[in-house]
Amino acid sequence: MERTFIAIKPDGVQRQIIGEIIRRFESKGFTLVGLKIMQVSRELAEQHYAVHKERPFFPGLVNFIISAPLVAMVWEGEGVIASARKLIGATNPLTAEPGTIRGDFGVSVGRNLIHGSDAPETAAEEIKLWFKDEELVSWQPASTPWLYE
Ligand code: D4T
Repeated sequence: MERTFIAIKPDGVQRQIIGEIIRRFESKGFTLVGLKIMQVSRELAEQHYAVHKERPFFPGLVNFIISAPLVAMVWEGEGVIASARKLIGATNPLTAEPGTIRGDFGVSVGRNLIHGSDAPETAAEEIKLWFKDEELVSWQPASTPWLYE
């Protein structure tokens, strides 16, 4: 089973759509194996977005990520990394399709509500960066036989 790192950014927390976002992942059939609300340190935010270090939006992005609590999660399921990106929608909420999280709830790229790992390598790195092994719970929902052949 694949795992991916998902974060509800401070705007999603302040907009009070944590439950709505979790519901979409649960309804799809994915399994929540890690969950915590946290005030992110500048160091962690900079590490997470290190790939964007030279981009002009980097300082604003880091300040935004540490401006209010964030919800960090790990979701599990077959194909969850790519599927989560589809549930989330395009980076710019204005062009994200209706029906996606960003398409339904956002209007600006700097307030795009949610992060999802973009590939197996980044998912593994991000899960390791944000969660200790003992914070992740391996379990099988009772619905599993009704989701997979
Ligand atoms: P994340 O990484 O947050 O899931 O977003 P994406 O994978 O969809 O998009 P990204 O890595 O290109 O951007 C990371 C993060 O930076 C913000 N951003 C991006 C911004 O504030 N201004 C910009 O011009 C861009 C391109 C939004 C997401």
